[in-house]
Amino acid sequence: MKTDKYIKNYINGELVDPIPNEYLDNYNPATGEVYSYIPNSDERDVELAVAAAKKAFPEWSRQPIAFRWGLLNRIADLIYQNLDLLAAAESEDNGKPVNLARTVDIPRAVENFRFFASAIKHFSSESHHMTSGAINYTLRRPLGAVACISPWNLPLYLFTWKIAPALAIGNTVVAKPSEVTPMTAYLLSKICIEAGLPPGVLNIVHGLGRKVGEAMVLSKEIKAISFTGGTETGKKIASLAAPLFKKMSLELGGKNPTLIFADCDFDRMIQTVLRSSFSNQGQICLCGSRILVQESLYERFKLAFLEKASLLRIGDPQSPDTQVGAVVSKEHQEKILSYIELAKEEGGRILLGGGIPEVNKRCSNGYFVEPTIIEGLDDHCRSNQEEIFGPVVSIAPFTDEEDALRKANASEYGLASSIWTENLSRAHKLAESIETGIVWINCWMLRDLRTPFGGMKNSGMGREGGWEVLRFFTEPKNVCIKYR
Ligand code: TXE
Repeated sequence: MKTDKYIKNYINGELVDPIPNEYLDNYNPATGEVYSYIPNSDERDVELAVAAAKKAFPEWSRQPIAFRWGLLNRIADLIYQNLDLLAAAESEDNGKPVNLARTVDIPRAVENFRFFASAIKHFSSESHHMTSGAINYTLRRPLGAVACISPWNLPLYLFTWKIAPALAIGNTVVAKPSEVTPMTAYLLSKICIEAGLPPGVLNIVHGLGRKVGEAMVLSKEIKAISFTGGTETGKKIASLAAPLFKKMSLELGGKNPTLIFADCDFDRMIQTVLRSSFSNQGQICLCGSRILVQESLYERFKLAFLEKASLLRIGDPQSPDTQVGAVVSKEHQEKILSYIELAKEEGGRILLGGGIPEVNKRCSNGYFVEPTIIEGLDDHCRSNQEEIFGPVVSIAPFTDEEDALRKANASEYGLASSIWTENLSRAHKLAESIETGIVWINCWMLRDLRTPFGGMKNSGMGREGGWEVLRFFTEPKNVCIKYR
């Protein structure tokens, strides 16, 4: 298998050109050069994909579980066999260090297919017996053709996180990867063809969100939408889909607090907080971008955090020892730098970074931002409220648990939080009161896939993962039989 200069749509089991026969430039963020071209598809391509998905649905949904189990595992096997190629492609497309793609993104795509292939063997429904002589049972049937729309930060990881459960439970899929990072979705198409996935079961249409994405959302044959991306886009999708009474799962942005108490395990905390701050150049919706430290520990933390962050290796994402790669696009680099300027205007002091690092050789024109640590920002200022989605964190002290909770909850987002303390009752108490859908205690990005995943407030609605997402992709029908 290999990457190609001209990416194609995957519709009805074939790799095809977009009907408009137009292509968009696809940039390598590490070099700033166009390295491939993606279909500039339109609603006609979406119509073909939806028709293929609709046609494939009856047979796919009736297949025995063992059949779908076997195919999804075959896809997982092929992703694993192509791990190096996919990791290199992911890194070239997104700018992330190749080692991060090799150890996180691509292995997780394998696990997404494996997990949901096995989950359908254990998926159950419920029945309720009435003493008056009736039995109710809940019939959970797949919905039909569904839409999966994913973002650029964890391209194959989040793409397969939606597609795997939708297919496993018996739906057919029209999927759209981000136009910013299309390559690994294209390679997944080739893997599905090699795996023998029946035509129309999965269809991948490349192109712009407002054209291709909206056409998917508005299609009458699309029964549910699973979306991950920005909060503003989520609002737009919800406004279109709600009047059509479509099921929606919206995984949106975050501005996640990290609470660090003086009694924490300092060495374990500092290593993990470095990751939760700058992993994937801070372009993970779960990154902790607001670090709040108990004042008695604040100076010690600041010193250690600055020292470790200053040692992070920024460089060519294709180099195996790079820890901080390029951010995903020129526009995104400019957005991040503009927020750093805004933070300065709002009274922030730049303790580390704040600019564009020197990256030599082939990456001299790439889109890089230095890991940046800012102190002295008010809880409610824009740069501490809005999602920057880059290697930028603010640090601030808090006095006690009450103050920590107030600062943590001072956000319109509510996706994830990390709490570092060895005091168990404090941990459980704060976990109950902190307004985030995910709470990590003395860890970060550690999750059992059976658990529900998602945020509250402006971080979205619905849950992915585990039984929740399998239920999301089914229609529960209650049948009641009176037998006496
Ligand atoms: O997301 P978009 P982008 C945040 C982050 C980032 C911001 C924008 O702050 O800076 O969102 O990122 C498709 N109808 N997150 O531009 O625009 C689009 O083509 C239907 C957090 O990547 O939301 C792409 O495939 N689809 C997030 C997908 O939606 C539309 C991860 C995401 O694009 C559409 C990424 C429309 N009208 C960004 N407009 C997280 N929670 O992880 C766009 N799309």
